[in-house]
Amino acid sequence: MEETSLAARLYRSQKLIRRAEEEIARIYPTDKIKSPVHLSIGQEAAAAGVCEALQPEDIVSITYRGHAGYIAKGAPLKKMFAELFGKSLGCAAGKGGSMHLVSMQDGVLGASAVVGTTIPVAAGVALALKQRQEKRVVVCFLGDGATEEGVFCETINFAVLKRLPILFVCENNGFAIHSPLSKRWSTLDLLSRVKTFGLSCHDVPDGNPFVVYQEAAKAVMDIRRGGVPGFLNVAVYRWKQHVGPGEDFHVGYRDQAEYKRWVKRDPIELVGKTLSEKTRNVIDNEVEEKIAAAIKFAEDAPWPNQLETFSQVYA
Ligand SMILES: Cc1ncc(C[n+]2csc(CCOP(=O)(O)OP(=O)(O)O)c2C)c(N)n1
Repeated sequence: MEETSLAARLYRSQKLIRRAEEEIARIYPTDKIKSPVHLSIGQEAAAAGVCEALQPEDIVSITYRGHAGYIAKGAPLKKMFAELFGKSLGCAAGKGGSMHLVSMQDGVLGASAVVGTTIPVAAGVALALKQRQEKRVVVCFLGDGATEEGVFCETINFAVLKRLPILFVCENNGFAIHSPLSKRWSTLDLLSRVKTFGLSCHDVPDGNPFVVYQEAAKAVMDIRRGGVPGFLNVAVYRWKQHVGPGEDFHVGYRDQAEYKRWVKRDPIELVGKTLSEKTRNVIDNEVEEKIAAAIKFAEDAPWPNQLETFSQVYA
């Protein structure tokens, strides 16, 4: 029974993300993965906690750091690995790679490598849902760096004006590549800035996955009942380099002590310690089986046919 509890679900979802990305990091140097990879190792609480508060018919918009949101929303792992391997059975037919995951049937909108560009698209989808009088909600994941794009302000203004069913979720890892917030923001008070647009704001300053879930659930319930759009800020920490599977302490923009502080409160361990060892083992085994099957699927999948180069393109 315990395996269906909230804690078990949050543990399973985060563990699947973590282990999938650890495998990506392991495979990456072999050159089997054909695109750059932006890993969310350490940041799993945001995607897992928020998606736990959604219904299957709800929609998420992910970024180029999107493995976590794709997995947490329940999109197929096999197709994600096949996409990373550039194979024809990938979720974007092997043409997009890690930064362009998509699974419309699971409510995962296509991602983009261009920072901020998915934000207005997510609002457009929310507008369509509103016009069709559907009760579905859109979650738009974005990084703290994306809030600096002009289109972010334009979109949150429009979303409140039109009362769109959308929750913006900032996966706030404190860095845009190597630049910390203190070198980019005149005030660190993001929520006050956002509040002036009229959004309903929620904050999870320690990134606790249980609290992420609670805050997201409250926000989504309000939005579904016709409330104003929401903004959820989740403090997280990226354990790996901005792009790629390695570490980057030598670059000098962050120190090991800060990293160690965050690792000490690993969001997966935080949830795992509330479960019995038996439950953790059952879930861990299930996760390993899923990942092994997904990697095998990607290895065995065919390469795209040469003619596919010219399909699904504008010119
Ligand atoms: C419009 C645009 N400007 C700059 C870049 C280069 N770039 C890629 S990722 C990134 C940092 C974005 O940081 P954030 O939104 O916080 O997301 P994170 O990578 O931390 O998840 C930048 C500046 C880009 N891809 N697109």
